[in-house]
Amino acid sequence: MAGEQGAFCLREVLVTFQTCVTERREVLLGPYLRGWRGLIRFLNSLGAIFSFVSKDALAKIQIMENYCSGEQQEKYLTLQSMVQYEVANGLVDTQKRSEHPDSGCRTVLRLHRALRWLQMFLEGLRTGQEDSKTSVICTDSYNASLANYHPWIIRKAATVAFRALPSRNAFLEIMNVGTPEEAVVMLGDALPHICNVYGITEELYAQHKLLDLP
Ligand code: 1Q0
Repeated sequence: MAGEQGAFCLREVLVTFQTCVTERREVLLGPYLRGWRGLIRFLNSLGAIFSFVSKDALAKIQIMENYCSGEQQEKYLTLQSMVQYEVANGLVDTQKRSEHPDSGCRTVLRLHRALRWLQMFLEGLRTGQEDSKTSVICTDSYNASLANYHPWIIRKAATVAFRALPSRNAFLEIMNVGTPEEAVVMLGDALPHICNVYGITEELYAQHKLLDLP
């Protein structure tokens, strides 16, 4: 994932969301989680103000990585096999968190909801004017997605942190894929793959009535 100077390039991170979908439209958990780890590196580069976000996201990634390297690892190869295994074996709390507070299904659901935010945020950056405010793009995409699942205190902390975001051009530069124009093209190429992963996951979770897991 390192670029020429050991720098970090968003294109390579977003490509993992492309490679995680198989020909049978299954989502491979390994690349999915690697994609998330890469995103967290970007988040960390935005400063300590987002550490409450990266801490939570990393904890969830870690839970999933443990399943993927644990005793039942073959059940956690794809999202589809995970859902099948956990649902069939009663490993998912559906009413309130109790016996299985950290099921793979509820953990991925949190990341899945955040992926919708990411998709909307990057789309906003891509289509925004040069002088658009990233804090506004970020707040709008957050309010339209993740915020619906967060209590007031987290919404408050998130929107305060968003005010510290750098300008649109600075963002496009941090992506490390060339000029702002090149970054915009890269986002146009990469975003359909994120949408695809999001769509497959949403459909799978809807089929199994898992979209509201506590
Ligand atoms: C660019 C700025 C990024 C801002 C991140 C936006 C998301 C804000 C979310 C704040 C929530 C964090 C606190 C914890 C919440 C949990 O309660 C909640 C539910 O979990 P649980 O176990 O209590 O039921 N957790 C979540 O909703 C998961 C949230 C994960 C958020 C992961 C965000 C990852 C962000 C990556 C940024 C990539 C930037 C890409 C662009 C880079 C361009 C150079």
